[in-house]
Amino acid sequence: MQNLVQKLLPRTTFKQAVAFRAYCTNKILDIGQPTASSHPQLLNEGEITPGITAEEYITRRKRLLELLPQNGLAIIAAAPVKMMTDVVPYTFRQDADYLYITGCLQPGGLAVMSHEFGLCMFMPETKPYDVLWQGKIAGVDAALEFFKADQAYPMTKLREILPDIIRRSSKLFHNSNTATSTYLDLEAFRKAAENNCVKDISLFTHELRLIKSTAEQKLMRDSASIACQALLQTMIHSKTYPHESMLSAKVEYECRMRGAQRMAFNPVVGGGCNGSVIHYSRNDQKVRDGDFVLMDVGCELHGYVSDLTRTWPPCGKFSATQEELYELILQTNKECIKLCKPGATILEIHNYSVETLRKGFKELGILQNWKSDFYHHLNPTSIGHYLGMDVHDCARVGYDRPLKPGVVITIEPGVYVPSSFEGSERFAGIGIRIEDEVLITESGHEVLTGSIPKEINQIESLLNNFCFGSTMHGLNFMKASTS
Ligand SMILES: [Mn+2]
Repeated sequence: MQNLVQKLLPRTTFKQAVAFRAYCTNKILDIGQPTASSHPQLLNEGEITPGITAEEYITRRKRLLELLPQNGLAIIAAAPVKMMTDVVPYTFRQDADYLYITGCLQPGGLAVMSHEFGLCMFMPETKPYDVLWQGKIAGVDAALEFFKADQAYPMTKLREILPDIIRRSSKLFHNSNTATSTYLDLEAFRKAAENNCVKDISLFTHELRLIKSTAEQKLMRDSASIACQALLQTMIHSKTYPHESMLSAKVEYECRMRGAQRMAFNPVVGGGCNGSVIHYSRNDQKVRDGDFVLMDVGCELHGYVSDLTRTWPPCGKFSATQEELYELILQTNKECIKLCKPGATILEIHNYSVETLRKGFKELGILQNWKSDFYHHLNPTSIGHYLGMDVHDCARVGYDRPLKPGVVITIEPGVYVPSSFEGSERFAGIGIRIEDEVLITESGHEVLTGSIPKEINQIESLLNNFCFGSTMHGLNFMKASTS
């Protein structure tokens, strides 16, 4: 990270440097994010973000306006930059609603929509100093020409223009996740809030985002495919390197080498009893010989995330106890996937999974002598959630909503036996989750994560029938048992 040594330099040095940069890049249309001209390897002509055309963005905005009441106003701010230290920002991730409506990947903007003027984008201004340090940013011209906004102004004009627009509207909807003082502090907005005229825009955006278009389904399929390939490589890798940290590094490397921009969340890599910690994130332990490792991973591809989980013994052999419990979770996973079709609900599938697992736990002796509500200690999670631009996508939509073609959900039955479990000691400390992504189709469903093995014989075969590379000889001390 560079420091501000230029504080000591005369101003002209900046101007010269900026002019030089402009000279270097003047043949490329650079608006601070990939375009078909600057990154033809990523985007086709006519696309605003990879896989999503300008027409599709315009259709999304039309649909949002159809949901917005007459005289209603939508205010959606870009995600803020979050800082790790005073000068080091965390990796920026655009807010899903702002991205869905505008296609714009940078911070600092504000999108406003109404029936009167369509989409109006307030854009950060390009200052030579910022360009020098951070590169190009999209301004008013990019908003009009590239993002196809109906109107665009620099942010400095917001205080002149927005209050009037707010006063002319009877109902306001805003993105509370990214709410910023830029508009919250406006007197017109404060008055509307006092009069109870402000609601959350997710009421509408989550309805739109729930059903994935054909182009979005392709991105979801590709994102899932990348995560599957990455996890498969990681499973093979686990036999030689059964360390949580190395498996976490491996899966991220494999995802990004395949084009993912980032992980959808910090990978959960839990060896042995760490697998019973549902959102375990330390990833700092060695997986003991014979233990399971549970990996819950997902990546993000051009705004669309994947989310899948597999549990396996890195040594390559399931013990009899592991096999018994694993088979119950696997059968529940497969039965629940069969229920995924238009008209079913996540809640119904959840209730079915609870019934199946409760019965299975009793048969295995795990729930014997235990009050039935102990079940919720063994599995306190929902069978699944909606998936899309966010991991827990469209959180405003209830789990009792009948599924429709184009909706993507996860199916993730699991069991998390505490290490201090006294009910049936042989199962103590075992955590298992088997999670797949399911796209609802007209005729039923498509499993997007079907390419990664989950049957015991498939996993054992995968781990025991591959060729060790010559580079691994020196690292045998880290190896899990192959017996
Ligand atoms: Mn999940």
